[in-house]
Amino acid sequence: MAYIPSEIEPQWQAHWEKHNTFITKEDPTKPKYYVLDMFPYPSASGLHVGHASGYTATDIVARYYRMKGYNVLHPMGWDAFGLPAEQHAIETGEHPSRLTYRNILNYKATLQRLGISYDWSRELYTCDPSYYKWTQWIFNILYEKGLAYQAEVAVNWCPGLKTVLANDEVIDGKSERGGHPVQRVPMRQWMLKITDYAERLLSDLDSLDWPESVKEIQRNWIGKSSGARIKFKISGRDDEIEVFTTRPETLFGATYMVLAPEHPLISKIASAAQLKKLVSYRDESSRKSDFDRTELNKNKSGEFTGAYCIHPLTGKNIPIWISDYVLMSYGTGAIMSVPGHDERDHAFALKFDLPIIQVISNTEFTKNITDCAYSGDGILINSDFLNGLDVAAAKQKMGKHLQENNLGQSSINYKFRDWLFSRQRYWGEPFPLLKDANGKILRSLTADELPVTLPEVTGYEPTADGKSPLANATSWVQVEQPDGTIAFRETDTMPGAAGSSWYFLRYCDPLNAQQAFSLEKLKFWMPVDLYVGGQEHAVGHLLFSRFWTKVLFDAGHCPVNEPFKKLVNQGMVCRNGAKMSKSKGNGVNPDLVINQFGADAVRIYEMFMSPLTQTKEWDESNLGGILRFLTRIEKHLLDENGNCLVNDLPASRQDLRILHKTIKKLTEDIEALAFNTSVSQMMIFLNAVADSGCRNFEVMKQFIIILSPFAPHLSEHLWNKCILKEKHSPNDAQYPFVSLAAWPQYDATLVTDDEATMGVQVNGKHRGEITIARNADQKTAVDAAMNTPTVVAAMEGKEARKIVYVANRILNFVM
Ligand code: ANZ
Repeated sequence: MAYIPSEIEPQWQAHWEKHNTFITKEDPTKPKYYVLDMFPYPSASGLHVGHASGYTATDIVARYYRMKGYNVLHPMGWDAFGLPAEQHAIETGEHPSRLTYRNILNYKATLQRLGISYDWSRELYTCDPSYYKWTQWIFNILYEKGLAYQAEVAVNWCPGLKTVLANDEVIDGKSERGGHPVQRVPMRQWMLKITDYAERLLSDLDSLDWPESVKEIQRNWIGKSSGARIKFKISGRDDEIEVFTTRPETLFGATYMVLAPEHPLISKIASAAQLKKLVSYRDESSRKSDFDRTELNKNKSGEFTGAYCIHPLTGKNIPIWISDYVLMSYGTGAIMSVPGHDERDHAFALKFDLPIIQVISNTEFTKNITDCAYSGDGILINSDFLNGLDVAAAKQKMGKHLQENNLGQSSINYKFRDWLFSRQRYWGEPFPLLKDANGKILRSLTADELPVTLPEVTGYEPTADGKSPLANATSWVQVEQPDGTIAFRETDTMPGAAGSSWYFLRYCDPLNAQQAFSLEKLKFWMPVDLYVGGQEHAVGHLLFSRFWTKVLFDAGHCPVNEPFKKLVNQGMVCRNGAKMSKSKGNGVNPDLVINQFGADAVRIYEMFMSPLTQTKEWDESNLGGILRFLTRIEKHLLDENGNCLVNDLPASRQDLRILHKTIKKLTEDIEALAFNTSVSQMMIFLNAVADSGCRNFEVMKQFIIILSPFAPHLSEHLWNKCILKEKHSPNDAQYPFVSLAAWPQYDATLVTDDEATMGVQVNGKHRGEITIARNADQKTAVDAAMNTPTVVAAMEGKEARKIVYVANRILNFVM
């Protein structure tokens, strides 16, 4: 009888499901382990084997901790709102939920066929009203704390998608989805004040066991800059303009000022002759993305305002210009230009023939300052009371001078912006608020008025002026109030990242109808001990989740300040050298390879390819090798008729040693997520017992247990056939699954090497080597040395005056 995975795998999947084998236990006497996969967006193309590598890794970890006696939380759900289903709805008229739920069924079937031990009773859908009720409730917490507000902001408007996009959805001036050009236009939008949490989001990174690269991406995204705000009086007026600079020590080199084209003071200070030009320049700039405006190599453009400001230290008049390379959204929207030491300012000064003053010199900088800017370190020159100081000392002295003379103050800026939180879309969470006819917020809705569910609409196309299709659902938008007046709903919806910013909390208490989650459950399960997913979420999802967790922590709803203790990015799976993806046409469907090789072989192959975090190349021909490995295990334990070959013959010390080494290796590997070497070790074990013919019951029992996180189906099959002494039917109420067996302890005396090889010296010179039992006594060592001809020859027949012996290390004869 051959090993046919397709015959045994579905059976065991059905038994597990029937017996609730992987239902989460909450035994307060035991430790907990929360192992989480980034839940997928269920796209129409389905899963490919690249996704399955992360899911298999976390499943091995979940199964391992479960067998170690932990309470394990290993859930799965669906990030189910989002654009693709809405685009499909626009094209076909089919409700986005229908496509979404079809895709989910598809995903779920694949995950079940892989034998992943999720607790499906905790499955959640972000698009389900019983879930998004609580997303709306969290929004209200943000709103009540002043962390959600509406503002007229320059947003990334994508005419192609007819929606506003968040900064992280715009790549190089194009929409991440679809690659449509993105423009900046002012619009009234919901914003979340994530910038209030900048400092904590930054400093708490230090406490996290995350890849350094992801932490660095978040640090750069938050972009903390320390510098100063300096005030410049406007010549002939009472107004002042404040600039933000990271280089206050270069103030004597400031030769002109530049305002962002949108700066509110422009209309006040500009000369009438210039104003028209300035307005048209502003309109032109507003159509460009921040990326296009600040791109280093771009040709500088700008206009003179006709106004001057007064240099706060020299009293000289310096001209005020506008240019699009200064952003209104950063710092104060105004800069002092130091063309000698800033490249952008230098290019601008050359173009418009503005003066350049060098204020830092360095013998290594030999060029002329009119030829290029110098941004390095050095000694201050042309700078009055700073002359002769180095940059650090000058920075400090200037800071003090500005402060004491009330000319400025130290200031910290963060590059990242508040989170743009509204989308002009149908397929997202409605906002839980009511407004009056003028758009003024009347009130947020209370928990018992939630959820605000999505209405049925006749079309999913945004309106021509960019409003969500919900704007057409008049009977939903207009809500009659108890006093007979009409209130209005918000017609924007929340972005996709809303539901995914707290789903890890809901898994702890998924069926709670009274609350989003109870504090007790969060105290039991949070934080997530291990979170595995792709690196692409570094600044979106991972930052938003940290923000919401901190807000809920501050509000007393959540016991932890950080959601994910340890984060691991699984490496990409490539095929023919390119990242696997359905759109590139090089994706491998897990269902097809499961059909051909079985889920256990696919799982083991996914782990065997390379270490989890590394990029891997998918090579189907190696899957056959893994299937042969599993077949050999089966053949070692079962005869052709499927009868068990396990026996009671004693196991040799050699067999016990390889078993315990294997237990030790797998224990350590799984905890270190080094699964590829676990697979090699199991192959070494199989070769050893195949050679020795060992089929000892205890040895085989322990091997099947440790094999089971990797190859759960075959392990259950062999456990049932060979290890369970009483014959159970899988229908028995209490069926003893290997998946719930206790993980074995290794015997420490069996895993160290029995023998030690050590050098033998005569008068300190290496003369030979001996191999003896570890920790052998001196006499044994000396006897072995006397049987070593090179040592005997070196001693020239004499007696040693002294013998130095350190067990397992060295033997030295002093003559
Ligand atoms: C004078 C100066 C001299 C500057 C020098 C740099 C070099 P980060 O590190 O990115 O924070 N800046 C300030 N606000 C700006 C805005 N709204 N749009 C564009 N640029 C702006 O850089 C801060 C520096 O970027 C500031 O320091 C300012 O130029 C410019 F040798 O001021 B600096």
